[in-house]
Amino acid sequence: MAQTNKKDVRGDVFDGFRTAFKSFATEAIHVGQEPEQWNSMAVVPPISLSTTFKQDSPGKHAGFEYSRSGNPTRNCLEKAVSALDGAKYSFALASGLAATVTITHLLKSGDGIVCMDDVYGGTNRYFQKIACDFGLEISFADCTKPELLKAALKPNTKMVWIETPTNPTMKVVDIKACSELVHLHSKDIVVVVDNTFMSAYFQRPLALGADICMYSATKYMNGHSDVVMGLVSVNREDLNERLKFLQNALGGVPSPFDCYLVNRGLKTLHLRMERHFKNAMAAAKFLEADPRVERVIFPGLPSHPQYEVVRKQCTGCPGMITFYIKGKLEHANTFLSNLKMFCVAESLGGYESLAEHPAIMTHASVPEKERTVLGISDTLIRLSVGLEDESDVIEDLNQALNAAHPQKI
Ligand code: P1T
Repeated sequence: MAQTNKKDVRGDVFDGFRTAFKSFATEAIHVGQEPEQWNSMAVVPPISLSTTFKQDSPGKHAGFEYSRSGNPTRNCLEKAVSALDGAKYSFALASGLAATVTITHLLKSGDGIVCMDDVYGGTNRYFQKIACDFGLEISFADCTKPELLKAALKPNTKMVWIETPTNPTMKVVDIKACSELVHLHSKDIVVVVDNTFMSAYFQRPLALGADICMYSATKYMNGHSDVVMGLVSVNREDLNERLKFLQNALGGVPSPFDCYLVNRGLKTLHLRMERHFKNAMAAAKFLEADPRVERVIFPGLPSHPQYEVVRKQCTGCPGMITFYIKGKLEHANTFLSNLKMFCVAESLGGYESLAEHPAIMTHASVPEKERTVLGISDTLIRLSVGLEDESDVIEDLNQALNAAHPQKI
């Protein structure tokens, strides 16, 4: 529910954004973490490294058999994620792409996937260069325009893959409108939302009608740039059954140590996301006012093309900003090479500020023609604004812009 100028549970005034999800912080800290589940009564879930578990007699066990099919530390994480997604069931996988591959195995040869036109380069590469060879038919549509999504649905379409906001051009898809449209067309089509950019704190796709919510937990959900992991949440019993089977049968599971780290990361997700939002909003406003910048794309700015959708479906915005620097590739390069606090690196969503050049880095695997259509040009720069002091974020951007454009514009 969009609420204007109402105090939400964070005690802040969030002008027009949805109110924060009730008890989010409490659930992140307590759900699945009960000390009573351990004989030792450990308050922090232990890292359970055993690959196998003793059975009283064949087939009679305490809930765990073999660490691929289930692990106590992974269990704690999966329960916490379910609470944060408003889901019944969650699954941890070895990477975001392992989650994508596992979800795609819900389909069979001959089925069709309609994918949002702008998605993470690795998702695009998996669909176009691997899934296609296994008999899946992939097409792309700009789901920000429901009529284009509708036109893309074919009799064999069994999955719609939405990423919102998209990586890297930050297009925002109305999850509720698209889910309704797709399910009206056919109840058999599974709507998947890649919720990596917003995180569970700012957006709940399942509550908006999606069937599956997935993450590269490598990003905000973990938040410390020290784990590669994927997460998947569902409410439907049939999807739970099949995904549980696939998690074990395909085997792309994370290590208990990584589960421990992501479980820990979730405890501060609400605090981190608020600070990412505050810092990114300040940086986006600064960039938008700067004459050396052609255009800024940040979902929290009224200039964003789908700003009204953002306010309706999100409780805030993450630290992701995309902008076009004035000039050519050399200006983008000079800007990036001169950043001092921002680190030029792939990935996003950690506590540290990162910057990258999508056309050369994260989206190099997207065919050049498609990149041009999507606007992933030589002057496009992607920022992942971290948790540092706001003034240092702005100062670094300013001095790198000075280096790229020494003459006044
Ligand atoms: O890297 P991995 O955990 O496998 O997740 C893949 C993935 C899936 N979905 C989105 C929206 C993503 O951004 C990613 C990974 N993205 C980067 C590494 C990047 O720098 O954009």
